[in-house]
Amino acid sequence: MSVALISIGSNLGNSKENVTAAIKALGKLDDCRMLAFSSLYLTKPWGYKEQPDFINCACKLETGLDPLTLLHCMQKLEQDFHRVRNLKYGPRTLDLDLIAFDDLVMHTKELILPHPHLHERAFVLVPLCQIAGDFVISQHNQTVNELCSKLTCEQKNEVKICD
Ligand code: PH2
Ligand code: MG
Ligand code: MG
Repeated sequence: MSVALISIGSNLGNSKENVTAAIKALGKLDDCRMLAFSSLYLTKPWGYKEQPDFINCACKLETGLDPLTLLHCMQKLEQDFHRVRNLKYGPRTLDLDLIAFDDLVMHTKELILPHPHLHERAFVLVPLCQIAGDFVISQHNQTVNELCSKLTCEQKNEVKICD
């Protein structure tokens, strides 16, 4: 069995509901078991700023699937949510990103592991800290806690735990 770290995000529709439902659905995937999930966080948009704030969460999934099969299952889940939540074409209501998969380093067209932007994203690292602080991110050769401690206060202030 392997451990996958997954970042969940939504900024359209009922984002809290979407993220909570996604956690449940991930845990029900074939050959997968939800080991831990973080609190929900309200986060300022990273990158393109002219969009609503996000709800973000991180989870730790035990899986017997290989990384690409897991990625395809995650993509199928994203599609399922869009179909239900977003009848018109438009921005996404659910984003599932594979952040790390054991200590695997992989660089293909379809999947890069660990996620190439994880170290610069407070909305990924802060929730991950809650559930997988000691997880070593291969390539960086640093734990999630270490990477998180390198974020600026400004970056961390853009991520607030939801009550
Ligand atoms: N996802 C993006 C782009 N920007 N910003 C926040 N705060 N949270 C996200 O999940 C997010 C983002 C593209 O997937
Ligand atoms: Mg994303
Ligand atoms: Mg994505």
